[in-house]
Amino acid sequence: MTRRDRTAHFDLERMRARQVVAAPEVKPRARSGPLRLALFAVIVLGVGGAAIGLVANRLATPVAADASALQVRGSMSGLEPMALTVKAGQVVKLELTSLDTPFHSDGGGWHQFKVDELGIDFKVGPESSEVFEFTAPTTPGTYTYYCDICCGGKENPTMVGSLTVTA
Ligand SMILES: [Cu+2]
Repeated sequence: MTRRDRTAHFDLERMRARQVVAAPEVKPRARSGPLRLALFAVIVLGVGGAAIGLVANRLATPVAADASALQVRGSMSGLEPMALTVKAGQVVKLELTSLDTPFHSDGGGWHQFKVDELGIDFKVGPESSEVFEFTAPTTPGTYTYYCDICCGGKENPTMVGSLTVTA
């Protein structure tokens, strides 16, 4: 064994020794059993409750504030209904509802009811509804309404509907 070999060997031994010393200690439990269980239960109930609340909120169809108004709902799954019929020259009340929360990165929960030819551009914020009014054109025809805020806007077939004006 050369001196260098011996030194290397010694280092190796020292490293092994250090590893033994550095073996993980078993830490004493921070909390007693029942307390941990209670804490766990509180967390589970809290998270579970919040999740159920979110789902229920999502599934609940908002009650129309104005029953006499045409109802249009916007969500990430599209505009609903996708077809509306009004009479020529009629003053139309339209209630636009957004079912989405403000946490959507795409549009922040806002939706729109836009008809280019009629100069209509109604917008509604997250989880709210608003009643708008417009006068239908006097000539019958079919117009396209759409939401251009989210999900690819007008190019998205679920964000488009047809407004039929009858005589
Ligand atoms: Cu939209």
